[in-house]
Amino acid sequence: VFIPHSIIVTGGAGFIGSNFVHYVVNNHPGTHVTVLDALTYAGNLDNLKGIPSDCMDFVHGDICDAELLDRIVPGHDAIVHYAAESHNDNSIADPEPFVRTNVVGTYRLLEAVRKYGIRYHHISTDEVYGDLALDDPHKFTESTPYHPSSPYSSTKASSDMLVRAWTRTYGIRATISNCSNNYGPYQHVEKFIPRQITNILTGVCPKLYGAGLNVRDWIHTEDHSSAVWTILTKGRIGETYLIGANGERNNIDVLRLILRLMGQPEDAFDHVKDRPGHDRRYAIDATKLRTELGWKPKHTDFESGLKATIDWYTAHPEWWEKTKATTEERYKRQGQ
Ligand code: NAD
Ligand code: TDX
Repeated sequence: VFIPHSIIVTGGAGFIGSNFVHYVVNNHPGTHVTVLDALTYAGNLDNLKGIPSDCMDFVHGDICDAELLDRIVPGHDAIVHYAAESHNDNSIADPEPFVRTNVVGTYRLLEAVRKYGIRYHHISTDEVYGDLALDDPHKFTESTPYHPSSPYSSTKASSDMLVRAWTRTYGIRATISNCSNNYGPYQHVEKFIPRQITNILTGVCPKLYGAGLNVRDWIHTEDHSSAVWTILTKGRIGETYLIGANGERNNIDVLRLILRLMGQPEDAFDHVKDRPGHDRRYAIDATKLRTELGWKPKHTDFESGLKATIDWYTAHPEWWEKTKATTEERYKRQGQ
């Protein structure tokens, strides 16, 4: 078992990265965290509020900045790389920042890891595998071929390929995880679940793409964090692990559940223009992670996890109000 004393968490001011920082500080206090984050529209220092200053340093910077990496990487035991442009709809409107941050940024980190010989864990997505038919009996496994659909997922697939090549050619000590759709606190209001919750809270009709039959495999972000910690400390070098918690649901069912939990009629939503190239279904088989490393999720009741997430957004309007209007303007321009 590898217990790091000091890790860099890139993208630690974003949704999943900040949840991971809270998880490490709360559960593994012997590990110091340096957050490296460029604070793009998706990064928010409020996500790290309450973390004691002796547990965490914050570095405001870009993962594409090689000189900055030379200054901060030495002295750390590991990098856990979350930083990315993460939203499919944005990648369809303007792919360039996705190529830069997701591909070039990962390349810069890999070069720093190679130079300083430190452990690297790469955060990726199930979207690299493309999609499954709604009635396909199979799920994604570690041996499913890559088949990304969107500019976002193709840049994530590219970054995974760089990690594999650097591991084989230069022998860097890397692992990769591909996780399914996360939900929980601190998720940007551009994403499906927070968008609909905050629409209802602001008196706007929720917006469903197309018929809403697309299936996503939902996992609570805290379970993603515990899985990443398990892989970082116990995973075999050079391996990929899929992370998922058997949470398949279609969008229309999730939306109806949100409406019901928020005391609204279940048909109080608008159908809007579908996403171009919209992946039909994602589904993760996490057998390898469960059997080899003994990981299991804690949040197995989706309805109670969703209820807690609704309560969190209801209790923290100051956290999301600032970004809500600009996000909805952007959607309006796209007809969504
Ligand atoms: P997010 O958009 O909420 O946060 C991304 C963070 O990265 C932000 O804090 C942003 O400021 C930072 N960042 C962006 N570009 C940067 C750069 N060039 N340099 C430094 N920092 C930069 O994203 P998220 O949803 O928390 O996703 C985090 C990671 O998890 C991503 O790699 C994503 O691909 C992966 N992932 C996400 C999901 C999901 O459901 N959201 C599922 C599986 C995997
Ligand atoms: O308003 C909406 N209405 C709607 O029907 C939005 C924003 C989305 N949708 C649909 C599209 C998807 O089928 O809901 C589903 C989920 O959409 P997103 O929240 O945009 O997530 P998705 O495209 O599935 O990608 C997410 O999971 C994998 C993350 O954003 C990625 O970063 C991660 O890699």
